[in-house]
Amino acid sequence: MTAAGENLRINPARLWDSLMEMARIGPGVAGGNNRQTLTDADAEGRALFRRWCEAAGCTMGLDQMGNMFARREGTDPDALPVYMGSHLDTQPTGGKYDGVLGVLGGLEILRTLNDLGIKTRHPIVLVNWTNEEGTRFAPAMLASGVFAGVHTQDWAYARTDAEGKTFGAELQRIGWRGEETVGQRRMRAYFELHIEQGPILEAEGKDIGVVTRGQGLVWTQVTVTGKDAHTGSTPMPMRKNAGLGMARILELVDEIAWSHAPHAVGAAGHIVVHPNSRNVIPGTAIFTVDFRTPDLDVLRDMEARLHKGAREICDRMGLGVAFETVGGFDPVTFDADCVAAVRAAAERLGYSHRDIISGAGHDACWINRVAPTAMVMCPCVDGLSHNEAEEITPDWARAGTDVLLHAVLETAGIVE
Ligand code: HGY
Ligand code: MN
Ligand code: MN
Repeated sequence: MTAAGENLRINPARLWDSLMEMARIGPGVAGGNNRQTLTDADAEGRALFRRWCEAAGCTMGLDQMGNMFARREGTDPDALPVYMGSHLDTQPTGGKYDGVLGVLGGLEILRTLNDLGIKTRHPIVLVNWTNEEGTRFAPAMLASGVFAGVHTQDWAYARTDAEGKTFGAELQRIGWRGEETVGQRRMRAYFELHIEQGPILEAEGKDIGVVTRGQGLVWTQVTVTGKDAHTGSTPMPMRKNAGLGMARILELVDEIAWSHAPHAVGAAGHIVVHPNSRNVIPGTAIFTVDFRTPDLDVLRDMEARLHKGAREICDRMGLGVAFETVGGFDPVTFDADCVAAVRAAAERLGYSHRDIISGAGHDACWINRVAPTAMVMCPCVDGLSHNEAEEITPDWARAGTDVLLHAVLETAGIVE
């Protein structure tokens, strides 16, 4: 970083105001957000983001997956842009900062550069990736996955939500399907600011996480089939209880994750029993097992033990079982030079920091396949996320965005 940039800082009050204004769109019921992808609330949040970016002098690109690209020109139009961004969609009971801090922190950087009349050699592009969460349309990081060539656009367009609506139809309905072909953009680098969504930084009193790696994940949707029957008049030996089969498999999931402590984790957050009637033994149970670990061999072992153990449980109980992999990616290692730029920025700015492995998945995990990529993390209160009570402090937001600013400028080059 040239001397000119040494003391650059963002405007933390303006950042916080933007976060709070965005949080008013798609409110939850307990102080957080329910701004799920491709809903009217998502469309409203996108429109606000576009207004803010255009007011900051950016041109807005929009591709066929609804990914939004706000471009701030550099002095060298031929230089590959430095990208930064995250996602504006939330969980159904999401927080105000998951994803949003990365997008609006990037916006604050553009505003700060404008305030100070700073020119960069490389253009800078701020991204809002569509459907990072993968709740309504599995898998997570769907649109950045298409951008990185992991999924085809046709496959993504055909993904359906619980009501049978397709991703493609909903993207068209909310009016945010662009014309730009997905994935043609070339990047000098990509940086993503995100809350940790875990307890480590706060517990250690660190302002910044320098994200060196991201753990891998696999989402296995399991369907257990038994027989609907009366809960009162059906003798116990005659029952084909898919709900009980699911319960035993979920016990196995917990046992598998603990067997690879301390880094592996496992649970099922998506659970549906059919017919879900108080006096009917469930004939069908559908649930998605989410296994994660930084070690690829461990991930494969967990997946294999789930398949083997679930089949043994169902065979003993006379139940059917089927598996479908509905999402996942291998553990990622971020670009050493980009990681070094993040670490140098934290040191230059005097923020306490530590290297960290991301527990959550992020768009950066896919973009890492097509461009030099790194992430900046800030703490969150009690490590809580994917909960409406998710909280950060304005100081943590400021620290993360200051570090993102310096890492991006280090890479984009300030023009004196
Ligand atoms: O699932 C994840 O880790 C991310 O929050 N979508
Ligand atoms: Mn996120
Ligand atoms: Mn999330």
